[in-house]
Amino acid sequence: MKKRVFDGSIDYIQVMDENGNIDRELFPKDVDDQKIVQMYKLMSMARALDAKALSLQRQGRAVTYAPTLGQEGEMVGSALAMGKSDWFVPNFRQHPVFMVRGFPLDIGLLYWRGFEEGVLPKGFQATAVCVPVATQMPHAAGLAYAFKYRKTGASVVAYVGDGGTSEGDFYEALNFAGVMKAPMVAIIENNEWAISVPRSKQSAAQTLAQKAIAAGIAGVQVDGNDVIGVYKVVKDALANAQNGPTLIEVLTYRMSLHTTADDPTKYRDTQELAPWQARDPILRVRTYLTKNGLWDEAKEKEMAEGQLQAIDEAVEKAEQFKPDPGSMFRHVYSFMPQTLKDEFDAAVKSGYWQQPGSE
Ligand SMILES: Cc1ncc(C[n+]2csc(CCOP(=O)(O)OP(=O)(O)O)c2C)c(N)n1
Ligand SMILES: [Mg+2]
Repeated sequence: MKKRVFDGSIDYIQVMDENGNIDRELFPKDVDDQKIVQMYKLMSMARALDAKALSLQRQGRAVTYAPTLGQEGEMVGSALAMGKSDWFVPNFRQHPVFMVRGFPLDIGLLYWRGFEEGVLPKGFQATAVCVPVATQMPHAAGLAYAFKYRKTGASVVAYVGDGGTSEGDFYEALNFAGVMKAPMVAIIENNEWAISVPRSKQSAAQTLAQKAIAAGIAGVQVDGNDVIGVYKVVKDALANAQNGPTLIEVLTYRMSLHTTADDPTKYRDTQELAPWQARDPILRVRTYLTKNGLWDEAKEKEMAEGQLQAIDEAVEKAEQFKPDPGSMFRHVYSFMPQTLKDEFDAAVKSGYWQQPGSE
């Protein structure tokens, strides 16, 4: 006997195309022109902040930085889709998500300046920036399950790169979330590269979204440079999260460097950029807004000036910050063990640094 025991498929969603045209059937009901203007402003702010952070690092005013150029659509769209009680679990590239969720810009800059104080303020509903690839995913699944266990009604949005989907942690998290029906929405930011490893070398699977099928959860692919499309799929997945997880693959492109320690000209053809420039997430929304009489040069100028001023103020605040070297002792454990306390006391005694407020 032979019978088909399983069939699977993956849908691709795009709501606004490269030319600013909209698919009315898929268009989310809670999005109006005002919301599209908000999306545009947030994506523009993310891009302005990105350019500033990169230049600060190049001037030696930041230690390192992971650029987001080209990925603003998926980050702003997914962040706006989250509800008040939801949490997100980042890797190391979600600065626009932090910004949209209200993380203070100057504290974000402190992180990239290398200070312990650039961590999450109390009450901010996210886990810490996670550099080890995909290790955030089991945390996300566990957090989501804890929310379900405690009947909080909250969900978790977790971010992972295309490279991260090759890690065991990614599969373990998806498997756990599937079995436990944890309210987790996992977003794969498929930006075509994992440092110098292209998507084609990452997996033989035709889509990364289909990895959901093996975990027995919902999976969907979306144009990651379509802010409204991403907003829609994340919102839909969150609306269903109490019934179980969803895996979303956003198709986007890392237009800049992996980090400021990277030089992509060493491993990728610069000609790759042109088609992605045409698919720019900000450009298409501006085309839509201009076509519909919602945006013009004067509004653009006013917005850009306001954003640059806010960024300059945040930079000034971050650069005036006086670090407390004692924080490198205090943040290692939840309490300070005796051995560390001895070192701390010795350092204070040596006069190596001044206690804050002692100047
Ligand atoms: C476990 C682990 N292995 C290797 C690295 C070095 N590393 C940092 S980022 C990265 C690539 C990540 O690519 P991807 O998941 O596609 O995310 P992207 O950087 O493209 O956003 C690697 C290999 C690491 N940080 N952690
Ligand atoms: Mg990648």
